[in-house]
Amino acid sequence: VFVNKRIPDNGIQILKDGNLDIIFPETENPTHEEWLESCQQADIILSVGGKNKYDKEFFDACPNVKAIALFSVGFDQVDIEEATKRKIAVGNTPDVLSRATSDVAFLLMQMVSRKVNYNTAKVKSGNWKEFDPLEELGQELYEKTLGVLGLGRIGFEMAEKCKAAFGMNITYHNRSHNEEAEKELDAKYVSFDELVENSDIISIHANFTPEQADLFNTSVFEKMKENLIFINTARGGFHNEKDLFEALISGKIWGAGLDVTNPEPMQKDSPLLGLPNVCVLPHIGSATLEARSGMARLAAENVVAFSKGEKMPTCVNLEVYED
Ligand code: 8YV
Repeated sequence: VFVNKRIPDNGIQILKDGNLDIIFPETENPTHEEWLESCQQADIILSVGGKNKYDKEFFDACPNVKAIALFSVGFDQVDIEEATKRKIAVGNTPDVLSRATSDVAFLLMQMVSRKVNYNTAKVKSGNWKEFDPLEELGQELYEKTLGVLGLGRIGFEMAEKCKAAFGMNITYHNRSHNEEAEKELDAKYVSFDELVENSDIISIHANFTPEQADLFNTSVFEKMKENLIFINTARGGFHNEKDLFEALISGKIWGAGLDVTNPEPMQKDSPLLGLPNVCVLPHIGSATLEARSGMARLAAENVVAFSKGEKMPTCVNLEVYED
């Protein structure tokens, strides 16, 4: 098994207990070619990070690879159709990071609503002068309408927090109805247009597919409420950064909290970073000790199960096990 980056020790221990030979990268920052060479030596890849793409070209170049255990819940870096066609099993790490990631969405929403980023910078730079009753007014979140795009496990936890803390109305748009959320959170299923037009906060928690690239663009931002807080902790590809910048600078929307950008890492001269109503984090949704050790465990368990000829416990393309 090729483990392309350091992961928590509990994951490595599971691989060792499963009697697997582990290959690590030979250098700290391998080139694309070096990474490919390591993949070519492996039967299974435990893949950390979104940089490496597993597509037709990759599978052609690495015919020995029979399984990919992702160290993430998102599986957008894998061409699942192509993998399934070749009977390559793909595993991910659901559930264990839902709390941590929804915490970051919740945190960003509050940071943007009270311009925390801008206000801390003001203190640090010595620009905190006199008290002004009309300066730096935020907006309260009580009883606002949250629009969740993609109400799965992470979206549910975000909605649950927003309801409990701020008594928000929960609306969502999804591929299918989430009956649990409708029952427990009184969540209302709406069309994408309704979500865009009626939400005070939009938070994205969907799995990213290429068809959704730049889903949030100027024509969508234009339909939003002026007090809209846009939160993206899913994938940077969902929003067009230039269009988001225009919407923010022209006051079409209130602010944005991003844990994901396009590209990643975000360029340090990105115009978004100069705006007072924006908060950007470096993709830390799942960056807690608890979530990361849960991810290491699930990814390693997927590898071990596959190596024993068993079904991966958290497999994205179960079809590979059908005859
Ligand atoms: C991962 C993530 O840390 O799970 C996901 O989909 O985006 C993050 O939790 C990241 O993808 C590194 O593998």
